[in-house]
Amino acid sequence: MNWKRIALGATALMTLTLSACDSGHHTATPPPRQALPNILFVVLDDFGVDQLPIFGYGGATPARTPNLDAIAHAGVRFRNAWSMPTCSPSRATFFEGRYPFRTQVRNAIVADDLANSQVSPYEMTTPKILKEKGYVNAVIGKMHLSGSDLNPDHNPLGHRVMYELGWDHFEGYLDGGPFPLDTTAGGVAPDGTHGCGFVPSTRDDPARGADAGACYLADGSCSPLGLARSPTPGRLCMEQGGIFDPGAVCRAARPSYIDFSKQNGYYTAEWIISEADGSVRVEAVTEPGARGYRVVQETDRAVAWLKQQSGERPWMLSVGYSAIHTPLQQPPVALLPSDSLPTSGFTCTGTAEQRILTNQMIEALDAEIGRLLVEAGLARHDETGRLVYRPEDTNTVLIIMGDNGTYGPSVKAPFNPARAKGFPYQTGVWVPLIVAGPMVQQPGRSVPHMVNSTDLYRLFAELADIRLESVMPDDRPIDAQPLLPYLTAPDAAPIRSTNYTEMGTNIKARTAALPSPCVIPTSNICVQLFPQQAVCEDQGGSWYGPGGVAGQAGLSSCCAVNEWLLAQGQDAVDIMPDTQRAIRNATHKLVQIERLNCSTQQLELSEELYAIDEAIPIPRLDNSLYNLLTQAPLPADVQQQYDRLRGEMQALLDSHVVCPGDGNLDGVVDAADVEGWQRFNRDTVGQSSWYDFNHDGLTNEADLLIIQENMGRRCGPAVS
Ligand SMILES: [Ca+2]
Ligand SMILES: [Ca+2]
Ligand SMILES: [Ca+2]
Repeated sequence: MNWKRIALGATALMTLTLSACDSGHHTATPPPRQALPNILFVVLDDFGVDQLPIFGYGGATPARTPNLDAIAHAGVRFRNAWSMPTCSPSRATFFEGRYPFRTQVRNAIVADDLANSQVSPYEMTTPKILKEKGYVNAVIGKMHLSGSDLNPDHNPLGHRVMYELGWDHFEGYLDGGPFPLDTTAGGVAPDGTHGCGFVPSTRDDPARGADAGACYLADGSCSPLGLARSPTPGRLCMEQGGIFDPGAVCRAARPSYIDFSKQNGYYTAEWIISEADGSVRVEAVTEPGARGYRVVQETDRAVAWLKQQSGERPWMLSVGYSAIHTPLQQPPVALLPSDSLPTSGFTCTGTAEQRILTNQMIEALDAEIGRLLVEAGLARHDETGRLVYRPEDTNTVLIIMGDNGTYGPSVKAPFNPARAKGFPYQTGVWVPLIVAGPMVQQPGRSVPHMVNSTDLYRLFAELADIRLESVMPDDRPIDAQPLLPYLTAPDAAPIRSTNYTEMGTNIKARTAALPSPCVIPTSNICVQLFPQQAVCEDQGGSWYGPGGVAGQAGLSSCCAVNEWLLAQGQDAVDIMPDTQRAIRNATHKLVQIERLNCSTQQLELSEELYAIDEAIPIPRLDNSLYNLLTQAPLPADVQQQYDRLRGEMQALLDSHVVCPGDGNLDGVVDAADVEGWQRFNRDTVGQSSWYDFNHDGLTNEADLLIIQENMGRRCGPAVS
């Protein structure tokens, strides 16, 4: 590998390790050289290329992202990176290198999904692989690879799950995003009063605002707060992690209605912390450390972990920033440019407000990414506050990627909010990917070639000088293609001839009812995904379950929602497909949708074909208007592309082998599977696990029988 020589040449000039060089300035005596690079992987949540001028887009009013821009100029931009359409499937591909149809992590994991659709402890995850070369591995923030204590029965590894998946250190949360905004603002007002989770000032809201009050902190202290400290004292108190009692004075005993146990969007965060010895602790939301802006906490905790690294072992740190996932909520004023629009009078509902909040959340996130690099010793701010980042002076590779496209209400024109996060169309899967590091040749360039979120899995291994094939058990199929050549060779030929993305339905207990329907107006679609009304409404949705739009009893299915809407004289909405997948080559993209037909109650397949267009600043996207399959007959060249992509799709799907009884994914059904079954039959008291082969949410004798019936079976990879 050439880059290594190059990298070593650069690092011979100066090697940065955190302990020796916290400020990013040159040190007189370089610390001992570390042969393998550190890896800093930053995941941006719900963040598509539509947001970023550095990728050629950003709409009429893009957020300002000076730090991401500086990093992009110092590294390589991948102009054509695809993720999966939602959080968990993409994040699983980062660390498993396998497409969702192989791993069964098909959609964002929610409380009623069985362990079968969560990352399996039998996968060769990235931290397990990197351990071969002595790496220390940590995840800070969100990674969303498992269930959570929202349903412990379906989260068999409990709070130890990230440890069991291979990480030496985990400090974050297991759920998919921050909790909904607390409209009681900590118990000081009736539900529904304060849309953004804090008490505004009277200038913001004459009816409900307050200009002075008592700010209680979780450590038991209290101080008076008024306009002298902030134009919106209630917001400042929330930013500090406190609860603002409007119009009140501090009392010796905290009033009983002040409620520190309520979660409030970005301003509270329960932390689950697991260590390399397998120990686990929880920092509850009532504790001082779990309060304050989440993105700031994520940076703080990432920096704290980095500062503990000795420099003797290489590290990989994955930081899963919460932003810009819903709920959309004001970031701290201090993180925003001084000319930012005032938002303290917002209600945090409605598209106009959400668009402004999206930009401010991006700007705050950008500020925190800059701080992360500076405090990690990888960059510095110059006297004007500009980020100065010279990756060639470091021994750390920085990788920044969105986990899926932007969520509908936050999408920038001309991208399509109705085909955004949750869909395999370009707005849903075309995400920023930036890589900077000492081995990057000709920084500042764009790579036009196709890459996939699975490819990071191979990149992580190759950066650690590990050949994936040498560590994978028994020819386990890997979808990750090489990415490193694009960093080291500016003229590298394209590696992928196709790209793939997929979102399906996670495995639920056969006997369980689906969650109640929720209609998302921006996408005009009905989903049965959110177990609770508040989560539906947090996504801007209308709840059709009990107590929702359709009355106290509620409706039980999206088909029933459409019947109800038609009976009310309204238009029916789309029903969320069961499975959506897309494959593309250099010029065309095939989309396959399997959706329930309400009349027949059968799944029906529909297909769309688009010509690829990645023009800047106005790409012609895969909007239904441009579906090439509506022509009859198809022109010969279109027919040829259609046939080719259908064939490629089928071959890909056929390459997955189902192996009943093989719980540990080694392609054989043998005594090891009986041991695995025993573990989960015993440890999880027979609840959901990767040994629940009949998907009833139990790991019991019926599953053991499936092992015994298949004993000795060798499945192996598909022969094509
Ligand atoms: Ca996401
Ligand atoms: Ca096995
Ligand atoms: Ca079972």
